[in-house]
Amino acid sequence: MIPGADDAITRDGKALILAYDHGLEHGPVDFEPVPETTDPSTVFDVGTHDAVTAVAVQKGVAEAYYPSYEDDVTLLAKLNGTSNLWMGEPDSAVNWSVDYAAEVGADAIGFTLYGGSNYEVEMAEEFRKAQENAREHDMGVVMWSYPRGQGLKDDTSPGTIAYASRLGLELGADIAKVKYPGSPDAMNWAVQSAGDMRVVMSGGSKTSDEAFLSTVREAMDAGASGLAVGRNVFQRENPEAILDGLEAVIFDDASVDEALAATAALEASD
Ligand code: FBP
Repeated sequence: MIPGADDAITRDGKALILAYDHGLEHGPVDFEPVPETTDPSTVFDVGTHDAVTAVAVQKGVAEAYYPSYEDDVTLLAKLNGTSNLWMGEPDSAVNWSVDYAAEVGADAIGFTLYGGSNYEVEMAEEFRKAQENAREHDMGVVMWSYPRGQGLKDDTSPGTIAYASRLGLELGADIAKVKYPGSPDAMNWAVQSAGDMRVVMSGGSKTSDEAFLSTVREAMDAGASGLAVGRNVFQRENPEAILDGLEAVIFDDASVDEALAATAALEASD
């Protein structure tokens, strides 16, 4: 990590990254709850909310849709990704170069590392090239640090998630995005394990407003620097309302009740 390298994708040292690479990673099934989200413009519109510090997308979506949003959205180029159709050991193809991402207008790159996969060595070498190239462009580096693979029994155990965040520090990320390890103590251990590098929580599948805001509150209390979230925002009928609540928790240190009130305020005015 380099202090300040992630300034473009953080606010007051905190991040709320709206991830929208699901069309590749999971397929259109993730858009079924709110079919309008099949259209990337719908989600870029959500990404113009003040709370969102960057929108993370793959190359094809960026080059087709980002030109219409470059004044209102900060672009995080998710460089690698694999479809759910792939049945092999966890791996992720590098789909665009850092140079091309810079040309399209990205301020940061995102890169998945499956520590523990039989392809970990190749993925780490690909990360090395991307990370060093990002430095040449003064771009921030976010690692989607997801240990998984044949040998891994529990990919969200406290020890595994602490190792995931540490991999980000060791390999030169500015931010590591990790799954929530299930408790504030375990999240705190993951944050401590990353030294001065920021750790953000991954959103996961959609839950209720209260459950989601409570988990985010726990993660923030445990020292997390925010959130990288997809489904828990864009699978809601009113994504702006949950973003109001998340903004309150992440940037204004609000309680869950205060955040729920912020969420309800917008819903009431609809
Ligand atoms: P969610 O908040 O919807 O979980 O999105 C975060 C994310 O990392 C996406 O960027 C990615 O598409 C997805 O999760 C991958 O999830 P998984 O590999 O666990 O199925």
